[in-house]
Amino acid sequence: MTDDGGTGNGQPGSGQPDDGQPDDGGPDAPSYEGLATFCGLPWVTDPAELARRRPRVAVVGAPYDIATTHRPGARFGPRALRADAYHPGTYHLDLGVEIFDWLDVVDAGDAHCPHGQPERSHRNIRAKVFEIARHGIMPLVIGGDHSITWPAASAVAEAVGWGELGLLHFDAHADTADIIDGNLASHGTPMRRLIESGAVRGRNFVQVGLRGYWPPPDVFAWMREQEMTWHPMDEIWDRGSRAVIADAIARALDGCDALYLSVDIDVLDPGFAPGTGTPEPGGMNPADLLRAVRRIALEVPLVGADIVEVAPAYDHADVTVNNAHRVAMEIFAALAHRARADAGGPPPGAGPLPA
Ligand SMILES: [Mn+2]
Repeated sequence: MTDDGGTGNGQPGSGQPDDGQPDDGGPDAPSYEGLATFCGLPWVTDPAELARRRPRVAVVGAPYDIATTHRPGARFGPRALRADAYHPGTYHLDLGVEIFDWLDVVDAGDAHCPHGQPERSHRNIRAKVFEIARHGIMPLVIGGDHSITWPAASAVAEAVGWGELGLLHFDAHADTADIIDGNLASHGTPMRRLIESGAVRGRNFVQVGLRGYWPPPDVFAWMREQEMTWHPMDEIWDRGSRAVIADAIARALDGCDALYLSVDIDVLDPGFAPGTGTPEPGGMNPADLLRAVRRIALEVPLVGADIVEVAPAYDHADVTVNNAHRVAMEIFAALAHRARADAGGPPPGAGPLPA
């Protein structure tokens, strides 16, 4: 160990005295060190400990992918997000906030998803998410294919008020089919199940980024009957994402005071997110998606979220993993900024840039 008078956190050259003990990098340790928890956050899986600690957010893995219609592999998404994402630091430059000074976040581990057993897997996801949400902790679920949004958002609705939940949904696909190849619990059907069950309000269900060749017109007719709103990629191309996101937020919040955010990583163009099951060319870019998520988390009463469809086997250079990880970081940063504003700091949207 050396001491050459530099700055840092117990690293060689940090200026700390050489007392013969090894340095402990703690939360600032590099992402390739130690146990692979999400962001290196504390691993708290015991429900009693979660209830006692009551973090603002608990990350939950949903390693389930047998509801995919095309290429599988999203069961490996949670582990890839924990193990392979690069941790850049914890200070959000645009909001000027040291995230974890203002926000307690833990990694609550995975819901058990035994292979070939969709009912049992979905039941476990719903139970684990409910156990978190019922204590007023925001679950951030990392998938897994998009079918997991059915049990996850149902659990949040059960906790905050059945039928009182709105949903903001980023995706290339509407995922509102009734049934696909005989499967009611496909990754192409969860949004219909949520509305049919009454868990989520159709009129506060807003979709962003739809494009491509699916679903067919009869599904859009059903969506219209439910008073759903959707902003296709073509509209984003035409009007720009800032105007579209402002409209999406206004609609989702109209008469609704609890919102769930669901981000299918395939809302990004496959050039930015090749590691996914059903890539659709012509999607959003990360600069727009990350700012959209930040703005939503700054402005809406967020009570739950998920990031789904990361299938690392098709990824290149961790680009999909890192983009999905940064969606979570934007949520964390925005919630930290709000917590600081509540404590008398700068209001949301007025964060200083670093000196
Ligand atoms: Mn999708």
